[in-house]
Amino acid sequence: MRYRMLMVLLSLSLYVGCGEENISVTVMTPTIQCGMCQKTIEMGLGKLEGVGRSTVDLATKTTQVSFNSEKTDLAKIERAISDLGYQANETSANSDAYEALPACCKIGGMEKM
Ligand SMILES: [Cu+2]
Repeated sequence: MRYRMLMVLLSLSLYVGCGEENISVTVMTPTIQCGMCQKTIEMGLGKLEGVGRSTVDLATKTTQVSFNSEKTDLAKIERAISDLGYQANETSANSDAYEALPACCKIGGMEKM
């Protein structure tokens, strides 16, 4: 019983220790158009090492990303978003990836439908 308590305390302190390296940033993603863009970015970032949670806000066209600063950094995240076909802060979209996006996900795509 005592041992179990000790394990709980130990795992709690480990959890807090890891939390210190987690940073949350808001990335400007002004070219996102629809829910599909949202899924593309959230799923794409989810595959990146060191990235915890990412949430795309379509209304404000921003992407909130929490990541472990020891495993990745903002530049890598911006590049990953660019490689998915979207602008991230000052990093413009990878043009090949952008061209490969479905029509609704391109700039102005929603208005044309
Ligand atoms: Cu889209």
